[in-house]
Amino acid sequence: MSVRLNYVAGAFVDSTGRLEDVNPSDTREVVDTFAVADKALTDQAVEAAASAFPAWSRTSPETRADILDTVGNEILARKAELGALLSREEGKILAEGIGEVVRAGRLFKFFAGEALRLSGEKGASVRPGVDVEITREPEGVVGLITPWNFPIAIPAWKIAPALAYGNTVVFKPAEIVPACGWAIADMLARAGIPEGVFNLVVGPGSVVGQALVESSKVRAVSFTGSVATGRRIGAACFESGKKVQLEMGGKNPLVVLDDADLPTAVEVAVNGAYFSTGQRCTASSRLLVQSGIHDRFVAAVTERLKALKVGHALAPDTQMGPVVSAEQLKQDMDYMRIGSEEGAHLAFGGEVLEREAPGHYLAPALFTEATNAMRISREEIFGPVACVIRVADYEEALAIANDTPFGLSAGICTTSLKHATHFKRNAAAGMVMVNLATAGVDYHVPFGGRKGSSYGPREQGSYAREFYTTVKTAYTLA
Ligand code: UN1
Repeated sequence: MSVRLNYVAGAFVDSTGRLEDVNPSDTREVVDTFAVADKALTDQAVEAAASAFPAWSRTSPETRADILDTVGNEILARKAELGALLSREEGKILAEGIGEVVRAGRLFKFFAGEALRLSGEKGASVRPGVDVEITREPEGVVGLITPWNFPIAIPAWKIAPALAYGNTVVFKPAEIVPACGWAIADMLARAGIPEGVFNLVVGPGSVVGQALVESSKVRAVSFTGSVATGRRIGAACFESGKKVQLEMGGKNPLVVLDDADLPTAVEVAVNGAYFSTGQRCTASSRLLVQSGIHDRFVAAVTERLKALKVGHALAPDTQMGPVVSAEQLKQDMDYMRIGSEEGAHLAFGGEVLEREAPGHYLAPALFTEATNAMRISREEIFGPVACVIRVADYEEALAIANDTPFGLSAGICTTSLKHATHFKRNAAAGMVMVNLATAGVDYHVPFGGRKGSSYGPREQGSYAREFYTTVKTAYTLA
């Protein structure tokens, strides 16, 4: 079988280590084998990116836009094939895999346009005869570290703006899902990205990620992943004087008020909590349900979960794919036990399922009678698990919604304009959804959270320039 190589200094290069990208729907299937980069190869990639930076940062924005647009078009044209690849390596169902691929294609095309839209400001100085200009310049070499749950969209929303604004890139995809990241490298190479501007290094965080974070030549690191790793990366970047952007966990509340439209609330909750197997930092993992609608809501969600088809990600009738790995499944099962020990009631699911193919299948789990103090309500589980917390009124719902170490996304299902408006203004989260799932965001507007969820400037949309550029203020006496 052929081995997918790292992409360093404009060439696909081998290394001694190997890793297998295994299909979580059928663990007998190896999606692809990858060469594993070591510290020396990562350092070489950083060197290449540093050498390429001066020329790349001075290219016409049109050159950068054309390359990104070419990749965007290829991603869109290959959506069926890349969507299937994504579903095979990550386990989300094919419709979600294709949807994510389309999002990635759109992201490349959006940032192609942004390359041309980067503008500055000109103002008067307080000193007569002096002009002041405020411009933005690329940071330099950026290290991009991405998680396994969005194997193509999250790489796209970091790589595309980094390149659009004139940075050079060393990209480390999550080592359990490197195939989509490799496909991006392949497309960039064929689209004519100059040598060293973009580098792919596949390997563990403890080696490749560590080398990136420690390198004195990397100017900025953007990371999406767990809180524990994010905090470590943040501290290391501070130590070495790097700019850092962290997107970490969530424990996103979805408030369901008595006046909600029940079918809407049920769909929103099931989508938010269980689609993509609940493996989204934006997942609706806390359902804060008012007492008047509580029992009807729980009954209706339970009915939906009973009918939800869990199975192989590529089977046409599957509605929820497997958990990504044995390790993640173990973490999910640990929380099943913790929730029950804490006194929550497991109203549905939570058991490992057998399917024809050996995979990491878990029945979607719904805890009821949970309190906000329980660990299942405070810690990110990152699986198809939601807990229902009963609330008396809107005021209690808002207070509990905000009583969390996280602050990524918050949702409310209501037909009351007053409560919806109040919630939008007062939810302590970076993103607020009304009658929509907390997960599933647009690609052209800012993404990010508050408190323990995020650190640094927002991602996506034109706001991405805050991270991928640095401001220069120039004074001229003419
Ligand atoms: C979405 O909900 O559409 O890791 C995107 C995550 C987020 C992306 C969520 N960074 O789940």
